[in-house]
Amino acid sequence: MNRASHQHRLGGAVAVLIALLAVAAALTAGHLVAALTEPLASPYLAVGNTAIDLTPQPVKELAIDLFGTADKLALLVGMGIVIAALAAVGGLVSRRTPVPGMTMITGFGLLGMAATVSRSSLDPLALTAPVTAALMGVAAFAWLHRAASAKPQGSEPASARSGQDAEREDAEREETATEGAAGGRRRFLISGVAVALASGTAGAVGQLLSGARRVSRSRQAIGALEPDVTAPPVAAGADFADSGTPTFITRNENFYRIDTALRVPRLPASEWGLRVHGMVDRELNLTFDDLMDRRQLQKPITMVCVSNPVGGSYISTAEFIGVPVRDILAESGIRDGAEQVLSTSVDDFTAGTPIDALTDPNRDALLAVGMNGEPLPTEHGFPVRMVTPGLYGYVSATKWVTDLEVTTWDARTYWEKRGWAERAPVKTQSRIDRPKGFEKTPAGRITVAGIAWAPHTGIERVEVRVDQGAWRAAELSAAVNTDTWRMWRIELDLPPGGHNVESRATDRSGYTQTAKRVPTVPDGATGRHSIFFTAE
Ligand SMILES: Nc1nc2c(c(=O)[nH]1)N[C@H]1C(S)=C(S)[C@@H](COP(=O)(O)O)O[C@H]1N2
Ligand SMILES: [Mo]
Repeated sequence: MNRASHQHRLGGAVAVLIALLAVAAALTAGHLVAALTEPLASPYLAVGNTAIDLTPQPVKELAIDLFGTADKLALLVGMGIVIAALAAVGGLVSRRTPVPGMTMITGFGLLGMAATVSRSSLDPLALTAPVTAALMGVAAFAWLHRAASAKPQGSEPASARSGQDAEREDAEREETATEGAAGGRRRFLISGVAVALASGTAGAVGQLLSGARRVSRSRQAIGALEPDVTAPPVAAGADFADSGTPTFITRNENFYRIDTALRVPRLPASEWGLRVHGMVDRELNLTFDDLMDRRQLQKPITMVCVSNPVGGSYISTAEFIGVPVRDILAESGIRDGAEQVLSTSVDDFTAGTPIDALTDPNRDALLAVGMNGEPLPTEHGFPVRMVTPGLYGYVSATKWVTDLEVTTWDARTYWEKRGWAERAPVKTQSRIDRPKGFEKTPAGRITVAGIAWAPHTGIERVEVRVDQGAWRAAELSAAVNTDTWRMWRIELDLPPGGHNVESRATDRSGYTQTAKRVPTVPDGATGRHSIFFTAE
C-alpha cells in the first residue's frame, strides 16, 4: 500500500520562495548583529571579502579590466545571483521535508563563521553575526516550510488508518480540501510577508547603525580645516582645462579611487587611534585630537596608482592637509637598521614605505586629515590616511590608517604578497587628453593637450610628434610644485586624413620617458601614449 502520494509536497515556486525568504532573513539578521558588534563581519561582506582574498591575481586583474571601479559592485551582484541560485536549489530539494534546506543553511553558516575567523583582526564577538545568521535562516526556513505544508484540520497520518477508513476519509477530505488549502495558503502568505518585513527592517536598521551616519556626523563636527602652514594659491595658469586637460585640482568626487575594501570602513574620528611602534625609541598612541594638535601642512600632491595603464585615468591631484609623517617619526625616534614603515589600515590593508622617503625634510609625506579643504571623504580614508609624494599609492598612501610599524624590508605587504614590487617610485609619463582616440576633428589648426607627471622630480619638458615626424616642444602650464602633474598643449596644423599623435615627457632629472611598453605589474606601466584621429 503506497500512501506516499498523500504526504504533502510543496510546489516548486513555493519551495524556492521559502528558501529565498529564509536566506534574506539570515543575511539581514547577520547584518544587523554585525552592525551592533563588528560591521565587517556582516555575512555578505565576510563572504565577499574572503572571495576577494582567495581570487587568483590574474582573475582579479581581469575583473578590474572588465568592470573598472565597478568591480566590487559586480562582485556583490554576482554573489547575489550565486546565493539566490543556491537558495533555489535548497528550496527545490526540500519539497517534502525541510531537512535538506536547513542542512544547507547550517553549512553556509559554518562557512561564514570560518570566513569571519580567518580575518585575523576581527574581535571574537564578530562571530555572533554568522551564528545569528545561521540560526535565523534555519528557523525561518523551518517555520515557513511548516506554514506552507499546513494540512487540512483533522486528517490523521495514513499509517494509523485502515485501508477502508482511509478511502472514505479521503473522499470526505476532497470536499474540505479547498477550504483547507486556502487556510494553508493564507497562513503561508502571512508568514512569508512577516519574514520579508522583518528582514527588510533588520537590513535597514543594520545599515543605519553600521556607521554611515555616525561617520557623516563625525566629518561635519570636524568642519573646515585650518592648516598651520598654508600652500600658496594655485596659479590661474596651472591647467589648460579650456584646451581639454583636467583641472589642476581634482574635485573630491572626481578623484580616482582604488582600494580592496568591499565596504568602505566607517570609523568616526572619536574611535580612531594610531599606534606607532616597532623599531622605535618610544611607542606612540595618538588620538585624532592629538593629531589635530600637531603642526599641519597644506600641500597639493598628485597621486598615481601603479595600476594606471598608459593613457589611463588613475591619477588625480588634491590639496591635502595633514601632519608630516617625519614629525611623528621624530617623536617616536627610529632605531638603527630600520628600513620601512609598514602602515596598516583598519581593514587590514598594508603598505610599506621607505623610511628615507618619510623622513626626507624636502618630501612632505603626510598623515592627511583633509582633502581640498574638507575632512577626508569616507572612501578616501576618513579620518586619516597617508599620502607620500612621488610613490605609487600601494606603497605609500594607506587609507583608514591605524598602525605604523617601523621595521625592515623583511615585512611583506598586501600587494607585495601578490607579486608587486617592494619599492615603487612613480614613473615619468604623459597622457594625451585631446583629441580622444578615433575622434573626428576639423582639418587645419587643432590643439593637442594633455598631462605629464614625474611626482617629486617635476616635469621639465613635454614633446609631441605627429605621424612619426619631428618632436616638437609643447607649451607647459604654470608649475605649482614638483609633487604635482603639469599640463601641456600644442597647436598643430594638419591636412585632412588620419593622423597619429604621440607625447613624451622629460623630467627635471633629465630622464625622458621610455617608449618601451611594459605592463603595470610589477612596478608601473611605461610606454608612449599614442592617439589616432581623423582630420576632415
Ligand atoms: N586601506 C587601503 N588603503 C589604500 C588602498 C587600499 O586598498 N586599502 N589602496 C592603495 C592604492 S593601490 C592607491 S593607488 C591609493 C588610492 O587612493 P584613492 O582611492 O584615495 O585615490 O590608496 C592606497 N591606499
Ligand atoms: Mo594603486
